[in-house]
Amino acid sequence: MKLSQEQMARFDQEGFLFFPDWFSSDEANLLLEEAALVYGLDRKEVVRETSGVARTAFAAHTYNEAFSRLGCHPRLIDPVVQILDEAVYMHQYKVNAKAAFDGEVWQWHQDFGTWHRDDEMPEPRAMNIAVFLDDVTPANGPLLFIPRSHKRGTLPAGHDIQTTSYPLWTLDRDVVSELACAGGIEAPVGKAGGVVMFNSNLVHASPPNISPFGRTIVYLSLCAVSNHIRRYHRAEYIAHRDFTPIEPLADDCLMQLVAERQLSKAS
Ligand SMILES: O=C(O)CCC(=O)C(=O)O
Repeated sequence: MKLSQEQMARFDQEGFLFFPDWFSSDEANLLLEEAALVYGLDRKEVVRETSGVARTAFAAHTYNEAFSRLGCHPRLIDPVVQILDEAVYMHQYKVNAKAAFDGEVWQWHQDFGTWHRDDEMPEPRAMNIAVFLDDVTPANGPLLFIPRSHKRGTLPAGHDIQTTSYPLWTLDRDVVSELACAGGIEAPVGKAGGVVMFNSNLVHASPPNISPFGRTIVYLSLCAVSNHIRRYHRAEYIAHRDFTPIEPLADDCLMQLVAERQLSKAS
């Protein structure tokens, strides 16, 4: 999957790209079913909201076959390698639930702000590429981006260890106001199977989900191999230490699993 010159230029300018229908509904359904299984596990990697529902499952690619395949999927790895112009390793992997009624806020932040301060990642040569496993709508807690905010570099932030169960370096309201007045706020929405990729300095957030509809999104945080983290302060399942370049699998790697599951259900 190669990005066009126009897409590369738009990513550089706006800080994000959205691809509706990048994965089929069969592929998204498989992953959504696996997410439900993962959230049911009693593991330290599954972080919960104050209500007890899952907030995120870290490192699911290390203990679930479908998420392992997604972590090496060429439709996700190739565009990031193209943008970073280098082989990538998995810095972080999250299956974020934003559960119906109970999914809580993600405050305004830049991902590189956390990766740099907590993990000593040297440069913003890393980024997220995310797959919608549910339909994402204006009502169920979509991602909110401030276009072009990545052009401002890494901004001052405070360590928020109180608002949610996951500590994050978050931006002050006056900084967010100034950026949003200049760039506006966009919320990519669309059907399950859509993909969004965004610059690691792009300012983003998401509101609580008070709708009756879940909003599951998987995030691969991919980092250029030469830019690997230098500090091993956070748990290994949150900030990985395996800097092996990812070798993409075949494009039908998830559909093979769909076929295997259908066969085993039929027999
Ligand atoms: O899933 C969400 O709503 C937000 C996730 C996020 O901002 C992040 O992982 O950096």
